Amino acid sequence: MENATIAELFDEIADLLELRSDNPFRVRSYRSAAQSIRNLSDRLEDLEKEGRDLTAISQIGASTAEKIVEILETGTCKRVEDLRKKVPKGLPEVMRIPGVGPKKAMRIHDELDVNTIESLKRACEDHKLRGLEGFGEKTEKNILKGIATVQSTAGRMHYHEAADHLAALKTYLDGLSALNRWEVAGSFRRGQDTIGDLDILVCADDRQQATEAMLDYDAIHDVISRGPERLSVRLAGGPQVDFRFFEPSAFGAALVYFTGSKAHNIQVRRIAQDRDWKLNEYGLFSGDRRLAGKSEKAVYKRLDMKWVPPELREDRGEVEEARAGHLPRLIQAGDIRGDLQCHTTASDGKNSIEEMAEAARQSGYDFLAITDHSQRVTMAHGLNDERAARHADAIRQVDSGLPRFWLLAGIEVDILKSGRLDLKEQTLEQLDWVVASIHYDRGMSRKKMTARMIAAVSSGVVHCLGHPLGRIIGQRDPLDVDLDKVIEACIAHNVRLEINAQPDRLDLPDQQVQHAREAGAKFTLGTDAHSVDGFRFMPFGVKVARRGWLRKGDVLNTKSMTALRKELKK
Ligand code: DGT
Ligand code: CA
Ligand code: CA
Ligand code: ZN
Repeated sequence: MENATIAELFDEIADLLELRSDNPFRVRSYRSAAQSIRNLSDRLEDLEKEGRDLTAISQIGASTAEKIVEILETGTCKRVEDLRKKVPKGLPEVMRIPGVGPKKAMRIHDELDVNTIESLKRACEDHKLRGLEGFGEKTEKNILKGIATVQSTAGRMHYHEAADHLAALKTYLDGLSALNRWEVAGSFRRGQDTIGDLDILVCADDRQQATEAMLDYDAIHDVISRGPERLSVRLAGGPQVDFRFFEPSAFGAALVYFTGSKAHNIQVRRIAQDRDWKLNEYGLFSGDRRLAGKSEKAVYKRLDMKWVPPELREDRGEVEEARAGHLPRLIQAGDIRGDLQCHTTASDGKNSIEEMAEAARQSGYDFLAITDHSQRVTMAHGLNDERAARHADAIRQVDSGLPRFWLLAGIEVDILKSGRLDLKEQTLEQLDWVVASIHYDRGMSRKKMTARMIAAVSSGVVHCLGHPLGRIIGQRDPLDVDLDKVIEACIAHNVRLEINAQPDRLDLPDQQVQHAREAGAKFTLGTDAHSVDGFRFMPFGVKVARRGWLRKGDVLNTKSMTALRKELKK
């Protein structure tokens, strides 16, 4: 069982408790437990097997630990089963629509008998909600928008969840002697931020035997179809996985085909067609003669193209560049020498300055920026001017004890509604690293939002614009802003655009990254870690950077400590 599945059950308990107006502290403790489980780098199942004390994990107390064991043993727990019986079935789903929440969901249910997203949509379209006290035309509009956001990613999972399921599957497949080779293709290989299903290509001498062996994988929930060429299964709490068998002589062509994207494939196939050749999943053919097929490189090469990194295969200019031999050398995970956004116990993080610094050093970094929240984020106990200054002293104190490592005294300062920053300029000027972000007052006109962000990045004290579009995948739409104008201001004032690596943010998103780069913008990567476990999200940020065509030189995190100091002195 994957951590994501267990976390989901805890989130569900929290949802159900919330719908029953249970104690908010209890609700929050389930949510924190879910969050903490998601951030874990070790699998709970493994920890349990090793007999480790689960209560040593942050946010996991004795009763949560008991539930984890129960879930690992039975696949569910009594608490969630009991609660499910007490709450109308579709309500948790309704509650999670942005703009609804538990209280509204309960009232809409009680007064309009709405308990599915479909019936909620109808009620909004028929203007039934505005009849309820405290609801209006605007609520209906917001809810409809929220439904559209949720439905845009319905049935898809976040990249990192798919990654967790795949990591476990990998361990299993790598141990099977019946498989000669296997590779993941599809949207996962391209690194898309959400994944519909996993596509896996397999080479085996005896397909029957290989199929039997794969079917023994204990995380398979059910078998959707099985045949001589293909096996489709659904993983417990996870994605559908399509396994397809290919001969070694076709494997490269199959990889090109099933990696996609469809738009990329169409462009490549057109090049083959122009030469009266045929390209399909079995190879590149002239009549019946196979010209290439064994490896991807060979297929591209025969078409006079450079091999295209999967992250670029989106038909966003890569085909032309590959033909001209101009594909960029994309940034790699190994290029990253530090993290430029994280939180500590001073605001809403779970670990101290020392612990965060130590974990960053352990992962081989040369620097780390500590960027706790500013006072506007009251929920996170954000820092006021005085606390920010003291916090900076504390960070520098820790830094002075760390040779060959730079702990940057930073802040994530809120961009207020007016466009002013949440702390005084004198305070910010004293810091090594200032990330400015929007967390509140998101519902402004495009014009005002644009002016607000431009004001912040033009302040002269900001180094980086944090999670620039403020989106949460499948939950919160991007801010309505004229991004081109904001990018222009960032370039003019030497403010970098952050690629926030939190798996549900991935913000700036890849397409906008590519666009901003072409305009001349520079970037940073930040995991926005709220505990030492959060650092593990960096590769997801790197994926986005690669999908946005970034080279090493485009990203500040690739600099050496000395080069970074020099750059920030400017
Ligand atoms: P997903 O699963 O929705 O996240 O996205 P993909 O890209 O993994 O799409 P999927 O699983 O439907 O198919 C995997 C790849 O197979 C896709 O990226 C391109 C290729 N493919 C699938 N259907 C077609 C097709 O009709 N024509 C072409 N040229 N390629 C296709
Ligand atoms: Ca797929
Ligand atoms: Ca598929
Ligand atoms: Zn933030």
